[in-house]
Amino acid sequence: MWAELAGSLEGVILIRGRVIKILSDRFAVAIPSGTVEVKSRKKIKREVLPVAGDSVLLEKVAEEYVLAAIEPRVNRLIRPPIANVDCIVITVAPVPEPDFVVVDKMIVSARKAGIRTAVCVNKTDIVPDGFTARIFAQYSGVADEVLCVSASRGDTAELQKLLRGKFSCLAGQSAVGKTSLVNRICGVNREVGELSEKILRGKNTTVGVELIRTELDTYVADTPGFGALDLSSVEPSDLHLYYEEYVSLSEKCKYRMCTHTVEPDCAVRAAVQDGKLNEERYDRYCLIYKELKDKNGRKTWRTTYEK
Ligand SMILES: Nc1nc2c(ncn2[C@@H]2O[C@H](COP(=O)(O)OP(=O)(O)O)[C@@H](O)[C@H]2O)c(=O)[nH]1
Ligand SMILES: [Mg+2]
Ligand SMILES: [Zn+2]
Repeated sequence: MWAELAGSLEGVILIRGRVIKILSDRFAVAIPSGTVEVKSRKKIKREVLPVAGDSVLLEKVAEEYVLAAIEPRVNRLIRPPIANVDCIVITVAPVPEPDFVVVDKMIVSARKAGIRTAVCVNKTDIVPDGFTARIFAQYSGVADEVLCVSASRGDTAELQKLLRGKFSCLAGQSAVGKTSLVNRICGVNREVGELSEKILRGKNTTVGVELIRTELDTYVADTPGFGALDLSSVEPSDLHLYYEEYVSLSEKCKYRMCTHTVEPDCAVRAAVQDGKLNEERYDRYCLIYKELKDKNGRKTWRTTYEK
């Protein structure tokens, strides 16, 4: 909970807030009574730059607020630069056709950062038969939540319930309807449009990350940058650790260090063959594993070459 008065130190009033936007020389910070634009103490900027999502302490000196401290971060993402994310809402839609490799990679990077995930099917007003079932078959029991909404119809109650009391990022491919959902839920009016239209106009409609506060402690961010996920810090042999449904089975694999790709007597592969684990997701696991391995190989080669 956000206490208005975080403390009082030698007569200086401290107020806790959340950085919602980085401006050129200031920070927009949400406090219980509204939003203030503040400068940061030089010392802070030298040590660590505040990012959107940071929980900060503001000092109130003669009606002026100054950012005096950044509280320890629960998590910190580089691209997009944000901190303290509670939930990543991976949005998919029947159009554009989902790239499930991207969805899986998002789940891996969220798990790695210790962030909850939700897979949110938007545009349920135009879903073809079987689409939603396919998403549920792949992601229920994998993502923390799977839910269905329609920004066009205003059918967003389930998502609103999920967002309550958290800082959530709406991620996903371009044109799945992230901005439309944010507009609906947050009562704002950000620019919506097809990717092709945006490219034609040569315009990138979203600059930087901005948190939108919908209730006292509920924040939502539209985060288009999530499309270009880089898993290069994940060792191929660790990939399976971010597939919780595999972790529980792996003790039954013959080899302790089983990667579940080629090894004999693999409990994960057996479960896929028996239809107990989703095959499409498993095939993509192998693909991502191979991609990580190839990338690592190239890195080693390059290092050797440069010596
Ligand atoms: N049929 C339908 N279209 C939607 C829905 N939500 C968004 N759209 C359309 O999808 C397109 C892309 O939406 P936008 O919010 O800009 O997607 P973003 O790139 O993910 O932010 C726009 O033409 C929207 O009108 C929905 O629930 N149903
Ligand atoms: Mg958008
Ligand atoms: Zn195995």
